[in-house]
Amino acid sequence: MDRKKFIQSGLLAVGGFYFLNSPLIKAIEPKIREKYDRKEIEVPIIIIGSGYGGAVSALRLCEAGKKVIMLEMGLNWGKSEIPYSNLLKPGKSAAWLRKKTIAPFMNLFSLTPFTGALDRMEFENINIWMGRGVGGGSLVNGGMAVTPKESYFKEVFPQLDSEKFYTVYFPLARKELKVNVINEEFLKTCPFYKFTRIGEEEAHKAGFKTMRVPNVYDFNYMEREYKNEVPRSAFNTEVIYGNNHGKNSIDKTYLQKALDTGNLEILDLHHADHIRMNDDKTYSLNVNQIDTSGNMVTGKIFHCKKLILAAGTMGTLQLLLRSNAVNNFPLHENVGKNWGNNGNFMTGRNFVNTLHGGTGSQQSTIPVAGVDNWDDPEHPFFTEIAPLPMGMDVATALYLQINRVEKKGSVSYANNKLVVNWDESNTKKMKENADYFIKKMNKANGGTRAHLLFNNGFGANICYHPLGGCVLNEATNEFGKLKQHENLFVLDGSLIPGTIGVNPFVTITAIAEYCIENLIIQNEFSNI
Ligand code: FAE
Repeated sequence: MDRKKFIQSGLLAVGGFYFLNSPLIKAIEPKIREKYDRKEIEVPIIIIGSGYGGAVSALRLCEAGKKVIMLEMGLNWGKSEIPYSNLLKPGKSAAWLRKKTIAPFMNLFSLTPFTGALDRMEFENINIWMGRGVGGGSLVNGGMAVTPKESYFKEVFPQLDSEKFYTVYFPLARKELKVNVINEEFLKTCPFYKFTRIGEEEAHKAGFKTMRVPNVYDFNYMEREYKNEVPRSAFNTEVIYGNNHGKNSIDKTYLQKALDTGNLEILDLHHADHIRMNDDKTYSLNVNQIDTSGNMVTGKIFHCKKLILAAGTMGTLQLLLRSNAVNNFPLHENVGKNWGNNGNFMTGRNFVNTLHGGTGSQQSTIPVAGVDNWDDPEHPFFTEIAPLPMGMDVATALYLQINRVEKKGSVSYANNKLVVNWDESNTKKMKENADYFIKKMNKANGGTRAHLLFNNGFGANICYHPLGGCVLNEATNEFGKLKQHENLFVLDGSLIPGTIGVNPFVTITAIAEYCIENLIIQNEFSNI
């Protein structure tokens, strides 16, 4: 289909089309001004999504002198100056356009719908949480910055040069993300980390190994917040609805550096609905600009020569599969395949340490420890010793277990919506591992399975780490260029085949660094 027809179909889809009125857009690209009164916007490079993959791509392209427009459906929280809310007093940032909170449990709070920072997609057998806003998942995540075990990385990505990853891309990712480690002396004495000390002691007593987990939360800041020298964030129950201080989310690292080049323009509250490939192999995007109540402000059509999809695993799959359904967008058969939950399996224990004052009434929101049982051939898993900051001592231990994904799922599109093909058979081994872990912990330490948190004690349907569906070298070429396309690149969690064995953002960042470096070397963005 040619551009004219696409614009007409776009008009029908959005029910109206208005002039683009961004002074910043006018400043960045003279061509946009020319097209202004033709109600279409022409830009050289568009990135959809401002999470890890998008931020890395933006920085490296901007450093190479390219002008980049980034479309983000969520709010630019920094610019808006609206504070994030904490777990005990959920407000504007707590949920994406909901009337009630959407935390994994204890959703007792009502909300006025607002374009909040945390979203949840609900499917038949799995609920998937994700971040919305400039910074993507980095706004709402726990900041755990874990590099995968090299042996598992090699197993997951046999075609990649793992030595180069462990000497170049992982160290680069950790440096740019500002990864640091908590001071052991502080950890030993700080009352906000009683849950971690108890968690480690109990794991050791049950015969498990533990490990210190690095994080992007600035631990120097944390020590100062403990002394009340600066405003509290980790110690003020801030995390999954955003952190007002302390956390080096990527709006403060990669994206800020990219903005500092003067070559990046971020348009927030811009939701890309679907994409069309034009006859000349460029792309036209149907985009809806919304306000903070979710109402459409205006519809826009963006034309670009090069398109990077970095909308996160579920966002990228939604865009690709929806575009295919709406206008026959060409897709390779591997799109949607090899998808997994990164082995996420939430579980917990009640009546923990009851004889010695429970797990602590005040808890830091930032996890710093894990149980490493990965090398056990029968029950391989990694488990985050997670906080449960509820403002009182609930003598409960929360664990986010990460397992291998022995049976992968897939994602498809039917009846105008995304479908995740995933059921109990996909999580069977994960449940066995969780059961083994909880039983061993309870036997050594006392406590019960966490019936107070989850139905039957297991949160099998809770997923924070959707991965895959657009897997590197399967749905894309070796550097993320989508098969059957010349000018479209996928650079986000969907490149990882459903599992990476640890919390994924360090790997997503490293893979995006590797892909964009090579795409630039291969002149994919020259003459733009
Ligand atoms: P992501 O960061 O999700 O960014 C995608 C962006 O695209 C988002 O800002 C979307 O709003 C935007 N977008 C989507 N669709 C559209 C559209 N159609 N138009 C415009 N914009 C769009 O992608 N990982 C760790 O490694 N450590 C942790 O401690 C950790 N904790 C987590 C805790 C929670 C509660 C959650 C939800 C996740 C956690 N994760 C953690 C996962 C991590 O945040 C996630 O893997 C990455 O954020 C994924 O990065 P991507 O670049 O793939």
